[in-house]
Amino acid sequence: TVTQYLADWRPYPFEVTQTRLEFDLAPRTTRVRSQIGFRRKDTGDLVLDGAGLKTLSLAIDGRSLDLGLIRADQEKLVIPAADLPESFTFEAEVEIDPEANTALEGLYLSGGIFCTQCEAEGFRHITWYPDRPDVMAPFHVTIRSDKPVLLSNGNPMSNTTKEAVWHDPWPKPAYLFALVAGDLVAISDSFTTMSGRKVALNVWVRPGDQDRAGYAMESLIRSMKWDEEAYGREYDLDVFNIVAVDDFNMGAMENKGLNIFNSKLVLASAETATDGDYERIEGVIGHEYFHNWTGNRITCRDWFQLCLKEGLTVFRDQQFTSDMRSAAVKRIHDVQTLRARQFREDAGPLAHPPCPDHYQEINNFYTATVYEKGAEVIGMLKRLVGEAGYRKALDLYFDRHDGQACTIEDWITVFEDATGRDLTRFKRWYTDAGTPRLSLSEEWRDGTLTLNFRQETVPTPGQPDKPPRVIPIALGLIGPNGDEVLPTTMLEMTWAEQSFRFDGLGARPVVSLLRGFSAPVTVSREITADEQALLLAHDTDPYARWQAGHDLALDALIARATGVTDGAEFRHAIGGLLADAESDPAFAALCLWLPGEEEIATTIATRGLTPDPDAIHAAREALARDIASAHEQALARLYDAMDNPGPYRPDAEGGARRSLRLACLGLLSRIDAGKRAGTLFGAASNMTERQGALECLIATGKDGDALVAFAQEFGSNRLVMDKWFMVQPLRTAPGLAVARARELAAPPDFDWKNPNRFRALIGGLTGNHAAFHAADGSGYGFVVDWLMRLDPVNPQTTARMCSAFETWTRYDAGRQAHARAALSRLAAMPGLSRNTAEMVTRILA
Ligand code: HT7
Ligand code: ZN
Repeated sequence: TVTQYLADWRPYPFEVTQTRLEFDLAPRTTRVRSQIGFRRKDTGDLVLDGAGLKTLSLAIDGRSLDLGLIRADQEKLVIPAADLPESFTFEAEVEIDPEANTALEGLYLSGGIFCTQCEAEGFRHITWYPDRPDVMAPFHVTIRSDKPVLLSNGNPMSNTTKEAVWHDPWPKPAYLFALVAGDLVAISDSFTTMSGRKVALNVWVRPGDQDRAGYAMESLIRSMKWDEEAYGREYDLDVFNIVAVDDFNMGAMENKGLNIFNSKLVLASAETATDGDYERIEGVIGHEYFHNWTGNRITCRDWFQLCLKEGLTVFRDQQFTSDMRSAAVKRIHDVQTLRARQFREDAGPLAHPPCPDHYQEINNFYTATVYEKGAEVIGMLKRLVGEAGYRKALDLYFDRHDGQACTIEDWITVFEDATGRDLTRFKRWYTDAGTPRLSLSEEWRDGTLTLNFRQETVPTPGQPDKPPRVIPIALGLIGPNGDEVLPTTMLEMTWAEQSFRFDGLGARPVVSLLRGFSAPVTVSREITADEQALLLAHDTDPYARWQAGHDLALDALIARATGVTDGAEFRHAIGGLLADAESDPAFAALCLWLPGEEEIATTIATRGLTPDPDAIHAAREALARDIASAHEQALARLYDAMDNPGPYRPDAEGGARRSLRLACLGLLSRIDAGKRAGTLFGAASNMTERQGALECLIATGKDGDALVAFAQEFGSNRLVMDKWFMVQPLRTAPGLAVARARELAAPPDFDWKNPNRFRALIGGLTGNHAAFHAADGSGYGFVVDWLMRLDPVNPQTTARMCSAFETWTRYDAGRQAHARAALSRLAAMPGLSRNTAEMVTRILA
């Protein structure tokens, strides 16, 4: 395996002036003819990438080239500089086999639809090309096929039966190329841009799925409008196409003018999709659309800069959702995701900075760190330079870099130039891995509160020393009577230790710390349960208020999991919350969902102790039962009050009521033997409540009839059946879950080559903390058996799922031995893909 280093990047010695491609599509033998115009910029050979191609001919300016120039083992074609004029046309004819392409990289077939996935390095599976993001060119594409719908990037030039020609005038790297050919139908609309151009919009789906594509189209229109209003960014082609396919390695892909989506992020109806699905669809449609400027018009110089486009585009999609729905709920959800995925990554063997400086397989770096932490870093930049500074910097970024392939360095420079700030030290957030731990100790004397902060980041793989970072700390002060005595104030911490003083205070206040989660750090501080309860009752910052309740719950759960029965304060605080729940159902729901078992384990590990998955599960169940018994009446009343009569609407308001209703149901099912859940499952007319009720029934072991009914009703809907495959291993009592997953994995229904189905079942089990980490190693063994089966078929998805093991070293010796044995078995598998090999090696290191 070859390691790629950022330090080795060199500019490509040629400019590509034009890329012309002709496709004759056939499932087993697709012919690709290319004509690529090159102009020399610098000295050097012409090096092209190609993988798994059957090369039929190669030529320069019509002169044939010897096929012996192909270095198949290195996946390169090298034409010596001496054989090349200043400007020339390179031509190739290759044959590829889309039907055999189960890895879903390059051109492949999904349910009879030809489609492509070229990010990061898929284009080299289509033809010979400089497959690197800094080589940009206009594309002209001809597609010949019997399929009725033939699509590519850009604008349509001509479209006759069996042939379509597309031209994309905007220079782009090969990773943004796309082609789709299939029996598809569109729902269509249009959008008039801020300068008055009319853009044709289509969402293409399989015949029969049109009635579930409307929300995707509405989301697209909202995204286009929002990007004009919030960032002044206008769409730049005559048409925008979205296509939904069933077989896809990730969520979606931002190919220029032709976004390709996993069908689960397009298709939705009240009966088949949950509130969460609707919110994700809106967010991902937005995300891919926003890439048109942050990713496509301005792209990345090399893949080490991936977070330039992904961090920024996640930040933009978060802003979008926040504006479309509830900003407070969105922020809390984003923090939950960051902690669950990124903090966990940062604390283990896979830790890496948002801007890594080496990799073996770039597909393994589409991570929570690059995406979600990348977005947090931009949030901090915005906090530091303020709203106006941010807008000025972004305007400069678009002006200065339109049409270029850029670096994080360029991005930071734009902020420095726009605001006059020196951001040298801030850059560490991009280059250093690990989550800083922020400790606070307080001194109170004569009306003065002194806050002494300390920051520390533990070593991560390859980075033993961690200099201090610039940490924006937003805080407020709440007086003992609940009044806010200091509104949100931004402190800027730049040193390892720093103190801040607040004078003239009448009584000792409680610090509402890290408001809005102003920096991606963990916090360690002395705070009493009474003070947390005060913040939960009175904090004006919704995130900090939720965090106070969450910390109270975590403390109670950890005390129980480590042998101390506790939780009186949390139980008591829940009483106050329930009394006022109807005024803000979304907030109450967020507080009622107890911290998950994985988060409890992480917190225990951060405190230097060994988490016991069985004890954690038992503690969480016991606390949930206690709360349900102590507040049964209030919960039951709220559960009834949150009924949503009338037609289902996937908006924030309805979603808030349903989430509170389901939070109450989750608690009540612990003491009513699943009675309410059974009734709701039978009566619900929307999937949010249907699935919520089903999950409660599975957790209480009362699921038999419901699962049969669900399968009967939705057996022919692949996306809904993915839910059926996911909730069973996820919610079954830990002692029974592995056996259940084994039963579900039996043929014929477990179509494991479909990534959504594989992720549903295997990911469902890895999400059941105490089952996956079963003391007898059965969870690890089962998952590794399936990873070994999937790897030869789909290395990308296999490698991504290996991250379930990234926390293995924090458990006891017995579990560690089982995990090591399972991972070693995977590592030793003959022919293991480069993707999975890199992941397992890093995890075992
Ligand atoms: N930019 C895309 C990332 C991506 C991807 C998508 C689908 C299949 C494989 C992929 N590899 C990388 C998606 C995004 O972040 O918007
Ligand atoms: Zn993206």
